[in-house]
Amino acid sequence: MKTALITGVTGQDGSYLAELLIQKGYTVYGLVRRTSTVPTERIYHLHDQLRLVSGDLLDEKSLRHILEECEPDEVYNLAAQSFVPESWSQAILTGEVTGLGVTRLLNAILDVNRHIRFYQASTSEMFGNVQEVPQTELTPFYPRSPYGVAKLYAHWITVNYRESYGLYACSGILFNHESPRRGMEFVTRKVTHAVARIKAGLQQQLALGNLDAKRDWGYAPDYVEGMWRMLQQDRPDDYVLATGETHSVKEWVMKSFGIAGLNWEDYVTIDPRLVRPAEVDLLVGDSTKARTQLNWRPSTSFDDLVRLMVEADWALVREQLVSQQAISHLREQG
Ligand code: NDP
Ligand code: GDR
Repeated sequence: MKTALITGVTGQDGSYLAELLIQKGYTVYGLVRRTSTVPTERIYHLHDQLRLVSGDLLDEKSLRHILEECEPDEVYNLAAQSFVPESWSQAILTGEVTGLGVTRLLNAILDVNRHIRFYQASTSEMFGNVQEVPQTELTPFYPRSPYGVAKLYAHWITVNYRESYGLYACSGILFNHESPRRGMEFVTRKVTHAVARIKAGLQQQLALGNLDAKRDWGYAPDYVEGMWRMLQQDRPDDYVLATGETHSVKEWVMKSFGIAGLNWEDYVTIDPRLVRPAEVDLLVGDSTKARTQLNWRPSTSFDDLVRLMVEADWALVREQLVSQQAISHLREQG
């Protein structure tokens, strides 16, 4: 029976990966950082199967201690300051966590056990101002945000430690992947959640930035399966995971409102403050290598992804409304 450690376990991908590995019979540890509020909403349902350990990518000693305590066969590094706009206002923090944090974790692996298999959550944001369409593992990088720059450092340090020390270290270059567990600040979820609230009469408008950017959007559970497959090969390597289709933010908006029977133009406004200082205009990935070597493929179409997220947010908003009504009813009754 294998043991895995997941950093970023409280995030979207961490929660799906924890489910997958538990289902495969792994003993799963999740690294959580100390906070004054409880960030475990996405993993609450796993509370009796998942072991949480306290640490931080900013603190190398905590990482070494965790590796000694958990003795993992596999480490999945999903922790990051992952919100692109925030990386301009917190460029140093983003560099420390998203970039240097990976070196801290790799150093801890070198010190504790060099046989640990390591997965690094790299990103299509490293392609940035794209030099080639579609993008493959060989496409040159040109990041367009402090986040992209930090992730590029993390990617190359992973490759470098593999080549320097013979570590089994893989970098998964993943294109955008979404789900009902996506953070509310990312555009897909921001839109589907707003659609549900508008439909329920709780919100009148939705402010967005650049509607022309194009992304290759897949479904998160498919992508965590790809992460696991990367660590089960004979030799470590880097792989792109993507659907191979690209759609604009505007298409996402139109479809989401359309599913709810609403006309998006009646609700969406453009706020220039939400337009980024430097934008990534077009991303579309070629995942042929993962499809042939890992036998990986995405299962969910763009239309199905939009629909499942709109429906999940509609269910969530309805549930909140019902509980609010129940509370008011109880208050009225004194
Ligand atoms: P989320 O933003 O949902 O989750 C990020 C996780 O990192 C959270 O668990 C967060 O903890 C944790 N974290 C942040 N800072 C630290 C720190 N200093 N020490 C320890 N943990 C920390 O990201 P996703 O699940 O969407 O993405 C997972 C990874 O994949 C990220 O690295 C992201 O950059 C990368 N990625 C994501 C893609 C996507 O489309 N989703 C595509 C390509 C790459 P807390 O809950 O306490 O904030
Ligand atoms: P991205 O995702 O930057 O691709 O990074 P995000 O959903 O934030 O933006 C996608 C595109 O939508 C445009 N956009 C807006 N974005 C947000 N967040 N809010 C808005 O109001 C808005 N209006 C338009 C953006 O300009 C952009 O072009 C995500 C993260 O998960 C990263 O961590 C990950 O590495 C990449 O995906 C792959």
